[in-house]
Amino acid sequence: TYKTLILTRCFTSDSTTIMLLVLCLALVALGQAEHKSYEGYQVITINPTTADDVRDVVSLVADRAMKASYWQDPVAVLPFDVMVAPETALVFVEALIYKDIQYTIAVSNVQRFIEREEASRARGAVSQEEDPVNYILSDYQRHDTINAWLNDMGSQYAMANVNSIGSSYEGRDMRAIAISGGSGRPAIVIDCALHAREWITVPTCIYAIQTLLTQYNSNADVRAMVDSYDWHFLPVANPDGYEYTHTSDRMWRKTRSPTNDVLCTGTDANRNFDAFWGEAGVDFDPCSDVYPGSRAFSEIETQNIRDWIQSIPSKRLYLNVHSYTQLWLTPWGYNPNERYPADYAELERVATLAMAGLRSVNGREFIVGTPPDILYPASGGAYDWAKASAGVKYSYAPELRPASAIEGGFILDTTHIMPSGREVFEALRIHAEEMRA
Ligand code: 0X9
Ligand code: ZN
Repeated sequence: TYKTLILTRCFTSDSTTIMLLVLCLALVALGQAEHKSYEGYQVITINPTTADDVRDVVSLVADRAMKASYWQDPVAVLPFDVMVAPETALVFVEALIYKDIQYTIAVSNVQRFIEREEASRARGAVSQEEDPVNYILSDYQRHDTINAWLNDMGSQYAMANVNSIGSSYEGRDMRAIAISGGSGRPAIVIDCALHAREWITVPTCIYAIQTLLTQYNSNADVRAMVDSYDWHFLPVANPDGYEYTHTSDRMWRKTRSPTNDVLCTGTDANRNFDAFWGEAGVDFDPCSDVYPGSRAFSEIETQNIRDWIQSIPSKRLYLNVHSYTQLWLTPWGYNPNERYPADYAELERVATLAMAGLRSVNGREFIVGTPPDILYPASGGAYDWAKASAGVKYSYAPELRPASAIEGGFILDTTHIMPSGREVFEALRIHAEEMRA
C-alpha cells in the first residue's frame, strides 16, 4: 500500500537529516488520513466442493501478495466470501479456475456499494432539529452523536441510567445504558459493533433501547419486557474502530491499538476474550483481521466490556451482536472439551422460537446453530467467555442481515435500519418471554 511504500522508503533512505525524517512521518500521517477507496475491489463467493478446495483458497488468501481478505471465514465445505483488490483479482480468479474451484462474483465493485450506502444516508438522514425523536435511527450515526443521545435518554427517562464503562484506546468514552423498572430482576446484556464495520448492528441496538423507553407506557409487550428484566446495552463496543470506518476505511474490523508490527494496527476484539484464547480461528500475524492480540484481554475495550459484564448481577441473556449472514449463533464458538454446552437443547429451543418470531416480521430467515456446525470455529469470542466465565446461561452471537455478500454484506442502505430494528426486537421479546432461570 501507499503507507507501506512510504515507510519502506523512510527506513531504507540513506539520508539521516531530521528534516527528511519529519517529512517522512508527515507523509505517513497523510497516508493514514485519506479515506480508503474500494474502487475495483471484488467480493468472490467461493463454493468449495472438497476440503482440498477450502485448503487451496485458505493458502491463496494467506499469501499477502494476493491482497485478499475474508468477508466470511471458510467453514467446513460451505460457501464463503473473499474480498480481492483490483490489481490481484485476475490472478486470484485464474488460480481458482486453474484449481477447478467453483466461485461466483458476489460484488463486482465494492466502492459502488459504499457509494450506494452513502447515497442512502444522504437521502434518509434527518437532523435532530428536524425530528428530535427519530433522527437517531435515520442514519449510521457517529460515536459522539450516539453518546449525546444516550445522555439525553438518561436525563429524559427515570428508568434509564447512563454510565461510562471506561475509555477506549484512543480515549473515547464507552457509554452503556441500563433500563430498569424495579430491582432484583434478572439482566439482559447486549453489545453491538464489537467489529467496527458491522454498521447495521448499531442502529439495531439503538432501536431496542428507544423502543423499550418510548413504548413502555403504550405497548403491553414492551411493558412486560421492562417489568421482567433489567436491560443493559453498549451500542458501540469498539468505538475507535467504528469511528475509523467512518473517517478512513469502511471495511475496518479490529480495534485501533498498535501491535508489534509498526505497519499493522488493531486486534480482533472477538478473538481477544479469555475463552481458549488463541487456539482456533485466529492468525498471530498482527496484520491479519483475526489477530487475537498479544494475550487474552490485551485490549482496553475488551477489559472494559469484561468488567462491565461482571459488574451486572444475575445475568440471564447476553447477545454479542455481529453482521452479516443471518445467524443466531449458539455456544460454543470453540471448545475442545465439549461440542455443545450441557443446556444446549434449551438454548436452541428459545433461539428457534425467537427466529420464528423474527421471520414473521419481514420474512428474513435466520439459522440457529454453533459456529463449528454452521459457520467456523473461533476461540476467544465474547459470548463463549460470557457463558463459560461470567455465568450467563443464554449467550448468543447473532449475525444480522443481510444473508449474503450479494446484498452488500457489511455495506447496507439505511433503509434496512428500521426493518432490522423491528425484527431483532421481536426476537428479544420472545427471548424475554421464553427464558427460564
Ligand atoms: O468471526 C466472528 O467473530 C463472528 N463472525 S463475523 O463475521 N461477524 O466476524 C462470529 C462469532 C462467533 N463466535 C465465535 N466463533 N466465537
Ligand atoms: Zn463480527
